[in-house]
Amino acid sequence: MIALPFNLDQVQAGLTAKRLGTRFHYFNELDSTNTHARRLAEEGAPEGEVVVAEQQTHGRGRLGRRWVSPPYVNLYFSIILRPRFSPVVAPQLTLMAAVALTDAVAAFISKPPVIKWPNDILVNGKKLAGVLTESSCSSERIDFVILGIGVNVNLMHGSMPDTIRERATSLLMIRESVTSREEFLRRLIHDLDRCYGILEEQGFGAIAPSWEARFGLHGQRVRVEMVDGSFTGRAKGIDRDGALLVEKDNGEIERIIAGDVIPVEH
Ligand code: BT5
Repeated sequence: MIALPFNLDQVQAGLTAKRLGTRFHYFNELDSTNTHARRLAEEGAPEGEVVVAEQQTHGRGRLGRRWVSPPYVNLYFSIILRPRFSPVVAPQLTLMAAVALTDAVAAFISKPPVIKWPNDILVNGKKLAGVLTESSCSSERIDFVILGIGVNVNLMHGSMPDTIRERATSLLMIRESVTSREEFLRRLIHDLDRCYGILEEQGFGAIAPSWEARFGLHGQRVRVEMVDGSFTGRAKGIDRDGALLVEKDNGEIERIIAGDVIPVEH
């Protein structure tokens, strides 16, 4: 497969999104698109600007984890958001992005993508994409949010490092053919723009049913790992704020705001 650099004209041609994708900052290499987008936002860049890189030397996941970011085959980008709602709802942006991602992915493959709370998109039980949202807030308002997304588009199984090979997938592996990164990015920005608009105008209640419909762990036994410990229970879905509800073995319902959720055998 010949890996070609991004053709940004192709992304912008036909992009009908209203607020997102107003300007693209393109780089052959960055440490992390989230880090660069944060710098731009701190300098006053407006909502909707997008930072795209062909490769990342320090692609970031949550909690200091790494995002494997080889050149020319995948998508790594970050969008600057300046939402007008209160900081309490910032986590809902991650869930909104997961809904938009599953919509975009479903337009390219026949197998339904599923969401693993809060930020993983899985197909056939393997991770296709991840979302990393980072906010800058004062007590009453959000200054900005950086919405970072990584999608394995044309990454080959054999090119994956051992750390992810058994757990990751790509559109190439699922479709068995090459996907245009430009076409996929255009579609994804369109879906993000639409879902972001719904979230702002109608609130999370208008997004939650779509999220629930794609949540892959409904009713399943899961282990919840948080910074301060772990427990097992049954996943029950999300509440109105986007927190995960897990029923513990003693019947108590626990609200999880941050952590990892891993399915376990019965
Ligand atoms: C995430 O973290 O899933 C968020 C990933 C966000 C990446 C984007 S790329 C553009 C923007 N700029 C950045 O610097 N980051 C964002 P988390 O849930 O913590 O998952 C990280 C884990 O996923 C790792 O520990 C690996 O196990 C696995 N992983 C790493 N790279 C992967 C890849 N390319 N494909 C699938 N899984 C991967």
